[in-house]
Amino acid sequence: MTKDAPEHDYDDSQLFVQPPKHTAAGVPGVVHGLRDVLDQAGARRGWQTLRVLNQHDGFDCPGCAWPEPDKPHLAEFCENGAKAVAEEATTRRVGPEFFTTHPISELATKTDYWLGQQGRLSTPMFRDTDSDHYRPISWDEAFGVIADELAGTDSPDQAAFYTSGRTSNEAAFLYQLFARKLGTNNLPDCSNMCHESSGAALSETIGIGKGSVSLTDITDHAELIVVVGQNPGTNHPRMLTALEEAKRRGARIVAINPLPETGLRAFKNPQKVRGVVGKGTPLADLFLQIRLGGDQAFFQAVNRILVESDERTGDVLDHRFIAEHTSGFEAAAAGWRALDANDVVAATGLSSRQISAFVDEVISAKSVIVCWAMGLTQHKNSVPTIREIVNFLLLRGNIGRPGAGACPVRGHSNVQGDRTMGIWEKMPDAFLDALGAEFGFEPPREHGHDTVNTIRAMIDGRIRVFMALGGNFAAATPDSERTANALRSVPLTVHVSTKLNRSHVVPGRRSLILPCLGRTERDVQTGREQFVTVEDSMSMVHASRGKLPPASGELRSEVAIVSGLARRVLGNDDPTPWEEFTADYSKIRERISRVVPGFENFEQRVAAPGGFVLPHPPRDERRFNTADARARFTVNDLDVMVLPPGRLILQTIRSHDQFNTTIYGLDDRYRGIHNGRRVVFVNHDDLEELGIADGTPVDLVSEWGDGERRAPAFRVVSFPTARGCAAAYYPETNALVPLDHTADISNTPASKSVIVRLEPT
Ligand SMILES: Nc1nc2c(c(=O)[nH]1)N[C@H]1C(S)=C(S)[C@@H](COP(=O)(O)OP(=O)(O)OC[C@H]3O[C@@H](n4cnc5c(=O)[nH]c(N)nc54)[C@H](O)[C@@H]3O)O[C@H]1N2
Ligand SMILES: Nc1nc2c(c(=O)[nH]1)N[C@H]1C(S)=C(S)[C@@H](COP(=O)(O)OP(=O)(O)OC[C@H]3O[C@@H](n4cnc5c(=O)[nH]c(N)nc54)[C@H](O)[C@@H]3O)O[C@H]1N2
Ligand SMILES: [Mo]
Repeated sequence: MTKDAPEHDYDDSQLFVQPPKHTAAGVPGVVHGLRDVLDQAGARRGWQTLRVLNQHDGFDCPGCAWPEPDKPHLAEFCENGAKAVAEEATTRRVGPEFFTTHPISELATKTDYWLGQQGRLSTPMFRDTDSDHYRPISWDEAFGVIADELAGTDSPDQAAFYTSGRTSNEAAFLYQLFARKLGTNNLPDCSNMCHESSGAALSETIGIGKGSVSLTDITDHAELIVVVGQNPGTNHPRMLTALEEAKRRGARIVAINPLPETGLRAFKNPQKVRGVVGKGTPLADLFLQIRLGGDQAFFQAVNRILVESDERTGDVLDHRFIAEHTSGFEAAAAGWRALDANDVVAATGLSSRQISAFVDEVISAKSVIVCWAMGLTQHKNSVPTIREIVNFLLLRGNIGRPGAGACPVRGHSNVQGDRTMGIWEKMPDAFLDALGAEFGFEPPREHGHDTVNTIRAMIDGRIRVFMALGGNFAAATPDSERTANALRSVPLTVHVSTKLNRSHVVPGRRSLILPCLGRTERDVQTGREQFVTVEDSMSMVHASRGKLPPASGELRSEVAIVSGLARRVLGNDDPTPWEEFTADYSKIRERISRVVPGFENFEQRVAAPGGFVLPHPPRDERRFNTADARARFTVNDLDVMVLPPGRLILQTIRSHDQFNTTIYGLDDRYRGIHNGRRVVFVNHDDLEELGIADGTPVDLVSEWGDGERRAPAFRVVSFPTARGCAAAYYPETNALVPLDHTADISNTPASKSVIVRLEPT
């Protein structure tokens, strides 16, 4: 039973809106997930796939980076994991005939949904100079095209190598090795648009850019879990199972969000009978409806109250921890004392009573975890905001002990691992030294371009070859039109992909699509089945083995593609044994074990069920590898965003039916949206003030120093979001995000705080 891909694109005329849902998951969730897999993959292939998802001998879910429990349930997958698998296991194919029928100019007019629905890419394809069609090309010729273009560059820095976070550790390690042997650190990645702000704030303050908690800290130990700037019901559904477990043993949960997200309110666990028949577990004990970008002011206000309470009672702060393990407390405390109460109200929209209610929760909890995602990382003040969260944790010694710590919840299933493997435009010298010593070369030291700077370099004509190992650069990046034009001007673009997407239809002058194996597929090299490894949000490294037959005989693994290309470009004299790496991935792991700290005895340790955990000094021994070997309190100036009259702050978010730029369907069930995506959620009182009725068709217009940007044909939906704060889906709204509107320090596009006006049409 397979559905044909839709011939016609959708329009929004069928859109309808219902009231938002109160409870997440439960039976409808599972049914939705299963229907997707079985429809697209056929019943037998579908069930075969789901059975081994996130099991110890199976493959890692290509969805989010939430960790697997020690003993996975038989069905350790969620509705959205099932959709991610269906997307990959689909029986639809995009082959040479497809590209004969559809010229690039026509494909460019299609929605992301339509493009994704066409199926799996099956054959390497080539667009020759300015042609309107892709034509098939052999792997050998394809590598030749790339090698020739690279040979024509004046400097290796005219090439950029993007990575999306689904890439395995093995492929990522080889990819960065190839780029650095070529001579460039131009390794932009999706993390630049994702948790870069978390990495920047955490490295500086606690000495490591990763979260400090494990799954059992949440399920078994924390007394208070704060979920801020995150929508786990949609984006990390298995996290709800962990929160439910915490809740049942008495933990308290606070949600801080401009939107009353369904999953945070109540949850029916689909993996338990109770969840199927019962009413579900109410999750959040306290919900604070904060304004967009208000979290820095919020945590500063909280920190101030904690310090002031301690001045009265002497038992609120962890004085011993502060004295032994931290620096900078006095300066930070002086900063909080100078905080202006009016600024706090303006930034957060919260009353002092609401802030006090939160402080009460904090003071009565012996251990606190703060979880966050894109709601904190994609604002101008993201890095200061996350630093304030570190301040908050340090005040009561909430780090490096059970049930306490920082938990940035990662997005892509291996985005954290890719960084560990060296995918970063500014990898530290210690890593480069080790890499150079292992492979006998001198890696380039000058920092490369991140994602936003790669686009700037394209605009300036400084990039001749752009290659992407996965992802959808054209749709995921800001300033869609400008970025598309930048990509079109690049002499050669290369996309290693599983599915057709926007990046293929806004190609460079010459362009290659190289189809690869997905996570779910068997990877056999020289007769031997291979596995790859990934690292989750909590630094657990484990194996992933595909089980399905590959979607086409022509697909190559990412490892094989990178190695094949590296050999062709670097030539036969290059001493790196690329062929050996492709034939046996354990040979790559052997090298990783010698270059990357924490991977000693990699092959042996990853064989253990569930894998192994990487070292994390603050978590393991309260050791902080910072400039002064202490956890650092920081002083962060507060800059309150001022909204011109008649304007709203727009955040760009995910619906329940998408994985980033991959659109699974046209519903956002929990928020009550059906059959359409071009909606903008606005508070009822703001609509009254603007004189715009619910349901009005509008254009969204963003204003920036260099002019206006427009995203046409949205429909207004009256929604209980915070005052002054609108929301609409990404990637459609990326057209509105100016390239230069980025977070300070991390340079992450500030796609959660775009000033817009609504123009009725
Ligand atoms: N099914 C599915 N799973 C996914 C993904 C997917 O697209 N689909 N994407 C994956 C990836 S790469 C990532 S990074 C994660 C993303 O996971 P999320 O970060 O949960 O994703 P978003 O939809 O961007 O939601 C942002 C949330 O933060 C809130 N928010 C926005 N601004 C603020 C603010 O200023 N303050 C506060 N307190 N809250 C704010 C929003 O209302 C929303 O609830 O999910 C991963 N998992
Ligand atoms: N406005 C706005 N923009 C955003 C965000 C936002 O919240 N708002 N979020 C940002 C975030 S958090 C992220 S992480 C980025 C995401 O940016 P990307 O990671 O670049 O985008 P994805 O949509 O995840 O990429 C999907 C494509 O990856 C390919 N793919 C899937 N699986 C595999 C595989 O196993 N191997 C290979 N080689 N290819 C594969 C498929 O061809 C698919 O079309 O977007 C960012 N952009
Ligand atoms: Mo992400």
